[in-house]
Amino acid sequence: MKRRRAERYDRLTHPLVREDGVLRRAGWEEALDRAAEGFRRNAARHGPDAFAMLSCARSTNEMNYVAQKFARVVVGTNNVDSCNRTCHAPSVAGLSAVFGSGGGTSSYQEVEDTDVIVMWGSAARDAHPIFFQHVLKGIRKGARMFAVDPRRTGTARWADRWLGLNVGTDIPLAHAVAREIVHAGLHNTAFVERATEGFAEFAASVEPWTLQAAEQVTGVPAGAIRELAHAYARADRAQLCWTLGITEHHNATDNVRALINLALLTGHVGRYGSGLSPLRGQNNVQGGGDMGAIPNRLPGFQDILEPAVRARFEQAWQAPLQPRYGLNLTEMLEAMGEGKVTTCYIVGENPVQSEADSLNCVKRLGMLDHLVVQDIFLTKTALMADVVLPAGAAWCESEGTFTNSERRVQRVRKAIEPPGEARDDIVILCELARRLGHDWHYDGAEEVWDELRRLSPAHAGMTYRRLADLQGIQWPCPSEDSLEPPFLHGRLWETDPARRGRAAPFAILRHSPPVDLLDDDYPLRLTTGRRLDSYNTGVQSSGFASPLRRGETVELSPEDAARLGVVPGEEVRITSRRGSVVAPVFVDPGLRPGLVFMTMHFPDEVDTNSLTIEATCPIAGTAEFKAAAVRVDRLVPAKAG
Ligand SMILES: Nc1nc2c(c(=O)[nH]1)N[C@H]1C(S)=C(S)[C@@H](COP(=O)(O)OP(=O)(O)OC[C@H]3O[C@@H](n4cnc5c(=O)[nH]c(N)nc54)[C@H](O)[C@@H]3O)O[C@H]1N2
Ligand SMILES: Nc1nc2c(c(=O)[nH]1)N[C@H]1C(S)=C(S)[C@@H](COP(=O)(O)OP(=O)(O)OC[C@H]3O[C@@H](n4cnc5c(=O)[nH]c(N)nc54)[C@H](O)[C@@H]3O)O[C@H]1N2
Ligand SMILES: [Mo]
Repeated sequence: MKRRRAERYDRLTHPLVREDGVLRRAGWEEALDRAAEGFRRNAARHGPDAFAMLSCARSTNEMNYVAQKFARVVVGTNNVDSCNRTCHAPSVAGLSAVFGSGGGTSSYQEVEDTDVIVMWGSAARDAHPIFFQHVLKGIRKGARMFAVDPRRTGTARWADRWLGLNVGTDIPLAHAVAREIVHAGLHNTAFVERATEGFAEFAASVEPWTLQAAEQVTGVPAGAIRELAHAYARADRAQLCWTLGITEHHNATDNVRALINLALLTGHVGRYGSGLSPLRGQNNVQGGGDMGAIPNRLPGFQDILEPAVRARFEQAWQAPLQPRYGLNLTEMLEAMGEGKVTTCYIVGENPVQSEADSLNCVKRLGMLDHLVVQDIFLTKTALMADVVLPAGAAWCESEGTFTNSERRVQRVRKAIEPPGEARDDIVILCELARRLGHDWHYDGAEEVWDELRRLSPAHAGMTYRRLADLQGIQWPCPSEDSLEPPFLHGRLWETDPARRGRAAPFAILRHSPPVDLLDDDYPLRLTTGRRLDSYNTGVQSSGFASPLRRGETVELSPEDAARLGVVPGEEVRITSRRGSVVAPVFVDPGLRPGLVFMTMHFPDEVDTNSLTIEATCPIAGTAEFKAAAVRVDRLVPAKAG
């Protein structure tokens, strides 16, 4: 197979500013002045909401706290978001609609102590290897594992049963599981009555989804659906885990609600060993959202529409807050296209290569009057900027905390100095704030954290001291002597209705197939995702070669490869309704006919996201990265005979 040389990214070591169309080296003073001046100019001309900020899900909680405070206090807008929008915003929206809080309910240890593990739309063997170690321990102790994924992934290979469904048919599958549970009388009536609402309507709504009807739509044999339903419902303890196979769809929040319905039906939530786990993506994407780097929540996941919450922050920050939600990442890009957002501050994101329909994204970013990018590498997004600010890498060059998928806050420590003139993200943010009239003094990350603790009840009891002594603490942690149970929503099991608060509602949902329709011109379903050996847009994982690692390929089923007459390694053209790329063929027997797989890891060689569609979930704003319609063409005509 022809191996292309992956682009190697070097660390940014000094600021850059654009002059006569090109980026040139600059000193810190000049770069910071230029950055601040552009923000000031745009605010004066168009108001604070012409500003948008992307905060870094790889950076610390402390940095994310300061970043959202910069947007809200210094600029005066709630237009702040992060890559959570491209992955688990639907999980947060679905979980908070049902339970009032958007976090995963369980801790990692619990998958070791459970009877049934369902990995639904999750390639955890590749994408969450640490969590997957706990899954393997659970399996060793006797847990049964089910994998629900269109591809027979490395995760599915460990499963007792793989349910290979058609892309975008998770709601019919979940509905058929629910119907089977109800018809077999396996639902947990005591829990349903005590803790939920809307059961009768829900049961009626899934009635059309017989095992046979679901087999027709999902492609999963009726017997396998029945087996999953009975195993999940009969289990004493069961863990339902999901990731982007569920959330990167135009109806993603509905997908999430369909899975939550199953837990409500069986009572598999709110008890040790039973729960719902959306495994979060970037190392601190959970923390970024918890810190308020999202357009609708203040730090501590507190709703910005609540007057009492707002008043408390306004008092602490000595600044008025806008009583409305800001734009999310998807809406920011739309607003750039409409000329409503004219300036953007991107800290540690690479949207040029990570957004669906990337050609359109580049066009919109190109319309900005002023773009500032703060990163550790000179990314393709940074190359579009007016000012580039070099940051330290949070995971080894800064002090602070990260929050993982089980809501555990852990300390990270500075081990080495940032290269060259690069500076800590928080220091850069404070320098810009000062230039815009806000003299913030933080004597290190701990001071930021203590400010957050005073404002977020969920974090109040987590001093740096305790975090170090206890090797991390899960939220909620309201006081310095509290250690909450490792799982959430135990209240659902309490018998005294007065103490329970609100019941958890079932959702009535309908099946909505992928937006990008298959037809004669685009007959194949492209889904995109990850491999163990590479990371997201490749910026942080480029520049090393390994015999275990191949560059971008287009993965085809053996049947499709034979039908197209292509051989492994042969370059082919992949075309969608938005773009066209060339990549070598890789034949994967784990793919069913009609399904094509590509990664997002090598966009400098093959820009996969020029193919994907920006059809977004109206509730969460997440794009349908997991379902594009494509055609695969040979570059050389087939030999005659
Ligand atoms: N090695 C590595 N690890 C990573 C990352 C990385 O780039 N590399 N990135 C991190 C990030 S940011 C994230 S968000 C996570 C993502 O972690 P995952 O979500 O596990 O990763 P993906 O490969 O994007 O997608 C998961 C699976 O969804 C399946 N899928 C596609 N369409 C459907 C569908 O319609 N229904 C169902 N049920 N499944 C479907 C795909 O076949 C794929 O196996 O990984 C994190 N960890
Ligand atoms: N086709 C397709 N596209 C996808 C997806 C998919 O499954 N398929 N998944 C989506 C998902 S889940 C995600 S999360 C996005 C990821 O999209 P992005 O977040 O845009 O991509 P990354 O490559 O993770 O970029 C992270 C950037 O942060 C910088 N960085 C790292 N550490 C620090 C730090 O400490 N400080 C600063 N300032 N910068 C830092 C890195 O250098 C890098 O440029 O991609 C989305 N795009
Ligand atoms: Mo992600």
